[in-house]
Amino acid sequence: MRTQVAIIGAGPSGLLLGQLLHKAGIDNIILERQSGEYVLGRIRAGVLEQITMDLLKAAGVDQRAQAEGLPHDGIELLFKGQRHRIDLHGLSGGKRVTVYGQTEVTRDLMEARAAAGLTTIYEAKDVALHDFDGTSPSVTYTKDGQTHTVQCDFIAGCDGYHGISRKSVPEGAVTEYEKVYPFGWLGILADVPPVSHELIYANTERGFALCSQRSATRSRYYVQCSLDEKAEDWSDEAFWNELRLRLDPEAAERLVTGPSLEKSIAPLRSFVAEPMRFGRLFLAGDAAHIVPPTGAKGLNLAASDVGYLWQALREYYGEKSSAGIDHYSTACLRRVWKAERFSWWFTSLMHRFPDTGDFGQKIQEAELDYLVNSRAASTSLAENYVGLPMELAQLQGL
Ligand code: RFL
Ligand code: PHB
Repeated sequence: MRTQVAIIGAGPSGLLLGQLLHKAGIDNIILERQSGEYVLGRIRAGVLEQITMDLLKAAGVDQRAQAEGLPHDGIELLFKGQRHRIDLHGLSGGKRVTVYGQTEVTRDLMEARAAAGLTTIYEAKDVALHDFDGTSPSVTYTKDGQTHTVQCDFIAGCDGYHGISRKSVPEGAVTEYEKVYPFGWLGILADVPPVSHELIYANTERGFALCSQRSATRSRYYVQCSLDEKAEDWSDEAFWNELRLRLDPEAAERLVTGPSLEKSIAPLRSFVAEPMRFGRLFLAGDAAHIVPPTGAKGLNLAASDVGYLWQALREYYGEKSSAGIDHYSTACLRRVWKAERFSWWFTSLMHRFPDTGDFGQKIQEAELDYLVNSRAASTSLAENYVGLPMELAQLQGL
């Protein structure tokens, strides 16, 4: 088999890249280790920046996100038992975020890919990357006991944190920066109406909590938990009781509970691999960086990497220019590190840390008090939350 771009991974990064390249007339094949159903079964992100919506539009897959996504103009911060609204829209010069699940983004992209007749090989095992430091890279994989080879011009490593792409780079060519947090998030998805029409981020002495949503009838809630806990040890009732204890009295009263559709624990990590390009291999999304979910940046960063890669490959094939390819890693990493900083800061502000005790709690409450009462501090939160600007010629005039 031969293609222009071999994409490893059919998560949001790989699928979005595939669709954007297809629209630009650039041929691509996706190799995915899991089945399509498995990929769709993962419950993850819920908040999309405007830039992510613009990229979905450029890919021709924004119709359902526009129609069913919930525009949010603010978030609420809960501390010392009281909620305070941050006016994202007013403080960011008119921007907002859209609440629309990653599962739905993935489904829309998969359907568009199937409708366009593009090749995705699910359950591709033993994927291996070859010769990306030369001019003729290739990828091999096994399927149904047979080994196959895909010859290509470029490889896009969109295979997430545990993928093979980053691991294929020779040791010494990549520098990794990492911070692991001493807690996780226990998340629950349930068909109950959200407790509030906006997201609530709660700092409490019992730990962090987040009230999010997928629709007017489906809620997504999280509570900070310790890393040695197991999701199956938490009954639904225990989860709802713990969440209620972390809410203000009015929200606790309004909380509607019900059976969980999904329950899982996610560890929290900050991670960046530099650079993001190695010859003809590009890393994009979680393959190159991880943020703790507190700022809702992971999927959005994946989308902006893909935006830069789309631009670079269009320039390469259309204008015969390597400038975008040469600039890819620098352009992505500038944006990545700002989102890393924001996610680390928001995580540090909102969670209970085992080693800082009551002093740490008091300092957080003082910072939160400052944050909600200072226009300068609230503006900084708002402009980071809605997404920092991204210069991308292709998005002009959409
Ligand atoms: P993915 O989604 O991990 O997809 C990678 C794909 O590659 C496949 N793969 C392989 N394929 C072939 N060969 C191999 N050797 C392979 N190894 C792996 C995998 O099966 C998979 O299908 O990475 P991608 O596409 O870069 O997307 C990144 C996002 O999924 C991630 O950043 C977000 O989910 C993070 N995130 C959030 N991001 C936001 O922007 N807003 C949010 O509100 C938000 N909330 C969250 C989140 C992540 C969470 N968890 C569980 C980590 C909430 C949570 C709880
Ligand atoms: C979610 O809805 O899953 C979600 C929302 C906001 C976050 C993280 C996760 O910061």
